[in-house]
Amino acid sequence: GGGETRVRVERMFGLMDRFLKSDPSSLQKDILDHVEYTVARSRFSFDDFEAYQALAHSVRDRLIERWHDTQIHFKKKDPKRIYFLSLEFLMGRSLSNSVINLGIRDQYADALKELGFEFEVLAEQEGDAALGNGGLARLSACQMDSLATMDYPAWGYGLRYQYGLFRQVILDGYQHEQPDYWLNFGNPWEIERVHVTYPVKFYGTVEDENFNGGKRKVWLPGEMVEAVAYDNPIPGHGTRNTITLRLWAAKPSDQIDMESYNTGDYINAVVNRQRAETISSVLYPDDRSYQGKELRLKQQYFFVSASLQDIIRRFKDSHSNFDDFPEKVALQLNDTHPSLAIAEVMRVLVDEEHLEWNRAWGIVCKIFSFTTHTVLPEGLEKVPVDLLESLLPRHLQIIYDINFDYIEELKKKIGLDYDRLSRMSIVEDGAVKSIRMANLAIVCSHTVNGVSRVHSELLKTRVFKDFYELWPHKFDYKTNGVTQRRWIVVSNPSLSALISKWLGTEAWIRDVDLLAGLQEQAANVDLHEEWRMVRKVNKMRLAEYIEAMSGIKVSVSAMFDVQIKRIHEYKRQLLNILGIIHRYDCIKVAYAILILFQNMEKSDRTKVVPRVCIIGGKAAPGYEIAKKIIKLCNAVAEKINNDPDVGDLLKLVFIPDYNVSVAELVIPGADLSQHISTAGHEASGTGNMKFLMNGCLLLATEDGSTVEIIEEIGEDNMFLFGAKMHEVPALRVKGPTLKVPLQFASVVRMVRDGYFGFQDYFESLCDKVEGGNDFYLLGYDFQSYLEAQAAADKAFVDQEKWTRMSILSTAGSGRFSSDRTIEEYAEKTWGIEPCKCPF
Ligand code: GP0
Repeated sequence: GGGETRVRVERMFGLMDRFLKSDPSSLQKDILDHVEYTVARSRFSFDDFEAYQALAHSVRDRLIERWHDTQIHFKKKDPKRIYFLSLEFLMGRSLSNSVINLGIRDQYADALKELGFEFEVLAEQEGDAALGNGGLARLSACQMDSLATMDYPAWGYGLRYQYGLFRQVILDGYQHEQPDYWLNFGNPWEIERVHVTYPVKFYGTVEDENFNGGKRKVWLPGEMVEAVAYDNPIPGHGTRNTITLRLWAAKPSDQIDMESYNTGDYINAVVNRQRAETISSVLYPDDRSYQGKELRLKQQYFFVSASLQDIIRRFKDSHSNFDDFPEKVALQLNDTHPSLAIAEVMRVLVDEEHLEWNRAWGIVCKIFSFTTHTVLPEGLEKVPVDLLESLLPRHLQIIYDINFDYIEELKKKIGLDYDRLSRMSIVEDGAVKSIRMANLAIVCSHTVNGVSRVHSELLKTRVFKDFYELWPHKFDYKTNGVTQRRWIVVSNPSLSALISKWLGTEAWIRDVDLLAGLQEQAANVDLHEEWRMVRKVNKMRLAEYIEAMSGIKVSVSAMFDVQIKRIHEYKRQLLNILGIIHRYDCIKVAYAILILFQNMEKSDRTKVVPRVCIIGGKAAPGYEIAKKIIKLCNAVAEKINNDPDVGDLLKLVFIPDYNVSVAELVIPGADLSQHISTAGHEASGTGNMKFLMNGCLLLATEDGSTVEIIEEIGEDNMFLFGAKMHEVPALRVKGPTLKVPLQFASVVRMVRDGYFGFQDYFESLCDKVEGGNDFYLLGYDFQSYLEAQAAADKAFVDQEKWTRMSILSTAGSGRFSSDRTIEEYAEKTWGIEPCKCPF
């Protein structure tokens, strides 16, 4: 059987002495060697962090072996490859994920124990790799895990920012941003490839040059920097395949600028050179809003240019005819951020490889697929023409040429409908002439994917309606998914063990549909008991964290109610806070009644279900309203948590610096989680899927992927509320005349009246939801929100019902694995097949 072959193969490796062994004493020796020779500490004296470093390096060695084998295998087989281009990857920590995927976590844990260390404690030493903002970036990370696990010949390409997403510090309840200089202590998970470098050019002019009796364009750049590759091996689970996430760092070019050196100003010349590094220095912290900054455009082109040089070099290693390019290469654009790649491929093929324009265009049309992640118009990138012209003059010409041909074609198809032609043009002739990157991506991609079914409907009927009518075949969707390896196995080991025990197999870790097997057991009392036990352990872990971080003691018998995600008006954290104020008010009233009627047997108070409300998330540094929401949350928390009338009935905690590793701790400990965006605004949502996998119940609007979750687990298994997507536009029109429930007016009044202090500061926030300005319909949805909350309270009291719902949530989460998403992309969009490394 499989077990036997594995034993035999392992023995073979042992005899060949080619692969590192994973028995306890080999692991111990490797760790100690790394303490001594890599970390350069004495093996008789090193602390937890140094132990983590040594441990990480020993894991890295094992990753490198597999990674080499995989790359050699890919090279030999030369399959069609998928190149996943993304400006953001939110990888979080790597240690636990790596050893679990390698299948040697327990061996490491045992080995460390004998050395006097605990694996968990060392894992906590690792900082997060936060090279991204939110959902979009974490999705890229989940998809890399699935690509590796499912043996696809895939590369991720991105930027190696020196500063990741800012750290959020809360001072007096306000958000402050601090730089995340994450490379400070070294990064054992990357391999610097000093010889994998490419020049990247900027600025300059385009000249005409005589060529073969005709003319051709030559770009004479004004600046050149060097891109250096840093490879991050991504191990699959239960396979030897280990793929590459290649991140580029900017370095000064080796090309020496004789001019400046000859002027004798040596020091200034060196300092100027060094400025090249700023290109990859910092991640833009704006989620879903486009600023039109030059540095950002430089980052985009820098990473696109380096990646394409690398991809084309790899193609040319074994092919000489570019017509074969589409058979070997699929390029995935993760949102519009990398869409300059389209113009860059045209430029390389036409200007450097000297293909005819039409032949190059034919190739370009076959290789790109584009996924869009938003419905918000402010999320759509528009690059000012002036900016593009100065930074990338040749690319602007190419985009104009593409647009010219395309508009000519379009006229033939739709006639001279100038409104429509101008809406569909890649070039926008507004006050600021600009390039619509989404239009460029749609025109030049063979497939445009949405991230959930309803998102795709919105794309077809609203955002990109004109394009859909022209090219219906281009539009498709792949509902997002998350990897159960990180979001159950790594972050919730006790639940993971419980699932394996009750399913009688660990196969669900690679084949998550097997989770459905839990459905049959959803009423089993023994499972219920164990399930509740696991949930309690996770809640205790979270309670400890909350106390350590904020000093607030919370009771684990209370319902843990969580909303963690980026702060946005459309995500309606404000609705949550106003609901909490309402709950607080009710408790106060009940308390007053209790005091008034001392002898009353049954006050409402005893019926209150105790809650711990947890909110976490970062606001973009320039997003004022989002920052006020954070401050309001902290101000309300201050009031509630210190009110002796309230006690354990209600606590509000704002968790600072929400990131991937905080999510790994919070999600398993949540009873209820909120996904309450105004219907029609959340393209997909992926947090909901992580909570679902962990048996947390959802309180949600029918938005994004939640609609598909409802189809999987049924509406009886969750708490739904709010206006439906199709009702929202009409409600907005009615805006000022909409009736708002009294409770809503009264909680907003409390904030306005300074009940939580900072009266002036909160005024503009209150104005956003009152007097006909309530764009996100907080007032309209308030009543049904409170009803859904009441339903959740009621269900929580019935622990048996709650546990059943919880089990059914996990059991129904299989569809929301990124394994499914990636398989759909591979088959339907990229046309690639697995390429499994032997052994
Ligand atoms: C979408 F447009 N998303 C954007 C963006 O700039 N950043 C970002 O994180 C998110 C969506 O809002 C989403 O609905 C979606 O699921 C995710 O991208 C991945 O597709 C949040 O979960």
